[in-house]
Amino acid sequence: MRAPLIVIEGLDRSGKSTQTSKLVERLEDTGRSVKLIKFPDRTTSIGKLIDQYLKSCEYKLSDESIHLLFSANRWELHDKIIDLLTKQSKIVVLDRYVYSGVAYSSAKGLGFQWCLNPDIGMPKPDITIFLKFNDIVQTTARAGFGDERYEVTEFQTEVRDQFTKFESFPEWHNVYVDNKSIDEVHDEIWNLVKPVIDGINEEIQKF
Ligand code: T5A
Repeated sequence: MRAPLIVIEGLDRSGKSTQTSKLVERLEDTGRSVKLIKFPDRTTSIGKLIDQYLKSCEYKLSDESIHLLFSANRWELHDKIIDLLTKQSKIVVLDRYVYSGVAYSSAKGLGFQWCLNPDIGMPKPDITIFLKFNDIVQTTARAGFGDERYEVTEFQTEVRDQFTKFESFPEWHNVYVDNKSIDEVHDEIWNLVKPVIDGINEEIQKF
């Protein structure tokens, strides 16, 4: 039996790493086998280029090129994700995915569908949870914000607007995080994830 694919999305510093780790822990506590994957995966050869680009504004690449590299970074892990879900029956939890690829690049002015096209064929999650802030200052005030290229308040506001385009996707759920503790956010995520892990279709949907 195949395992579910779960995605947590959000703006920079919105708490994705904190929440994906807590979710993995909770799933493991219930006896499930789980693999956490973070995108971009900065350890691969493509991921290393992405890492340099994010850390230095001196690193010049066209918006189209970096967009395709982010997508290629996901395709590098395509077979591994399918193998984990089907052969190993491991729940896969992703920290960012295709949605980030589209939202960040379309916030720069690239077309939404153009941005989605390179990821067509990647497995679709059974559930995607977006950590949503109404008050964007709550994320931008967090420690570490501003260290990387996209961590600029105006740009994050535009990215948040682009993410709303996914609200009609059936797998998409917003979890509002303004003024909520880590545990409160985790409990909301758990309440959304729990019914999904117990009732998935055998067939993996694709973008
Ligand atoms: N990108 C990514 C693209 O442009 N295209 C793509 O295709 C992809 C995949 C790097 C950049 O790449 C872009 C988007 C990004 O700009 P990243 O490595 O995921 O992506 O970078 P970040 O989103 O910045 O990841 P971070 O690990 O820095 O942030 P997280 O994971 O969202 O936040 P987290 O959990 O580390 O928490 C941040 C701080 O907030 C605190 C935590 O303790 C921590 O200090 N915190 C809370 N504080 C108060 N209340 C809560 N509820 C809190 N939850 C967490």
